[in-house]
Amino acid sequence: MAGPGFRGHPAGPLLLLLLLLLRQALTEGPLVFVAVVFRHGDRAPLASYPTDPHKENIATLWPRGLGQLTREGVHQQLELGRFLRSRYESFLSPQYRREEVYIRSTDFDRTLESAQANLAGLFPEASPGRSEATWQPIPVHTVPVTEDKLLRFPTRSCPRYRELLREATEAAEYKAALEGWTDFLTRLENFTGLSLVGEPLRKAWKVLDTLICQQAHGLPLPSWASPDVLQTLAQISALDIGAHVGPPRAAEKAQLTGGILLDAILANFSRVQHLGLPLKMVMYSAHDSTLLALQGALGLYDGHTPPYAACLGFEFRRHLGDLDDNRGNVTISLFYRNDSTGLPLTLKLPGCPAPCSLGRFRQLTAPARPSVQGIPCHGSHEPATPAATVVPLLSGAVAVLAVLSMGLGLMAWRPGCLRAWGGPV
Ligand SMILES: *[C@@H]1O[C@H](CO)[C@@H](O)[C@H](O)[C@H]1NC(C)=O
Ligand SMILES: *[C@@H]1O[C@H](CO)[C@@H](O)[C@H](O)[C@H]1NC(C)=O
Ligand SMILES: *[C@@H]1O[C@H](CO)[C@@H](O)[C@H](O)[C@H]1NC(C)=O
Ligand SMILES: CC(=O)N[C@H]1CO[C@H](CO)[C@@H](O)[C@@H]1O
Repeated sequence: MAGPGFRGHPAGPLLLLLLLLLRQALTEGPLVFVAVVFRHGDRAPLASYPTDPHKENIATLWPRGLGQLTREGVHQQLELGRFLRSRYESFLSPQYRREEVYIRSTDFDRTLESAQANLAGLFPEASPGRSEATWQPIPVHTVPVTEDKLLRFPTRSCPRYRELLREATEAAEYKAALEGWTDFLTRLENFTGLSLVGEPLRKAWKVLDTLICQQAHGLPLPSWASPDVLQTLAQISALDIGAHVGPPRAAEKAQLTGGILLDAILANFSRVQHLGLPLKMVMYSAHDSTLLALQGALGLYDGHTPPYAACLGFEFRRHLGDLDDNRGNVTISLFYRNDSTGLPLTLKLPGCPAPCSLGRFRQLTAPARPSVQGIPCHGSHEPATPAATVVPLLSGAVAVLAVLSMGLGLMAWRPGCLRAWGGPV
């Protein structure tokens, strides 16, 4: 990051940091609201494959079971929680206050445990090693997987989404890329004992996931699993993810997936402002598929898969100097922390200079967020559906329309529409 002039000079990094802080102080006002969405920490592989040399030892290698959080995963979340504490030291109260922070997780062991480990890093009274007399657990909210509209998305079983996906996979570039990998997949079939050619690419991703987990835990990989093979598998999975969250019609896909969460975050902030609520931070403990869908909705998916404990943050600030302008007094900036060894990246919403005014942010993301007519393939079980939370912003007539269409949505609700596209990972 430092230019050539800074390198080698002992005070370079310090100077750079001071400059960054100065720039931040000049361009950014005080924080008013934060939403963070993070992936769970390191976990055991989700599955094995027929020729897996480590297949027989699953119970000893992964004593907590496949797909479960590991010690390393707990540590990563503690560390992320400590990072959030340092970032929001002067924003949050020193201790957890229920009216200030709300934590929601998907209903999986690894995300629920990740949320708790994160909170143990964020709040001193929940930290490990705290004396029993002062130790205090912190609540994590969830809803059953089949009712989760915010953090898991009914794509594979949603007819409209399947149609959009078909359009992506029938595109010439997609087909050409896949064609180019047929030989590779055929060889992989022989190595793994799985059938992969003509199957969903997610199956190839699962092989990659198993290998990466084993490698990360120091297990020797079979000789065919060379770095080249892993890299090709990563490219194949990026093609698959791109088809799910990218063009064509990325915005319409987002309306059925990540745009719902994006809308909920904006609606959350609006409610806080309009009702003058003391809520300061909402935390979502979820999956890489959640982050990928959110990146898709923001037009920020770039082929990289979020690593464990990757965290995407939305920071709402009061903009200095423009306070009497009813629409222009709040800005949103985005950060992405996918590497615990450095400062988080500042992301820029395409088409908006950072920090982006809330009005412009809303306008630019509107096509990716669900319309008030409701969300296909989603029921309206949750009281805080995005459509309901934006009601205070709308005229009475539109509000009535939204309520009516939610009612219709409920009538059209089908359990078959509730499974996620690839399952969370
Ligand atoms: C892979 O191919 C070799 C040689 O053709 C064969 O002996 C072996 O059984 C195959 N393995 C699998 C898992 O299909
Ligand atoms: C922005 O301005 C409006 C109207 O002046 C006010 O109601 C709102 O609280 C302000 N928001 C912030 C974060 O200052
Ligand atoms: C973090 O994300 C950025 C942007 O997607 C990417 O360039 C970088 O390689 C990622 N780093 C890690 C460690 O994943
Ligand atoms: C104040 C407010 O709108 N809070 C909501 C924020 O979003 C969560 C769901 O993610 C709701 O449960 C809260 O009620």
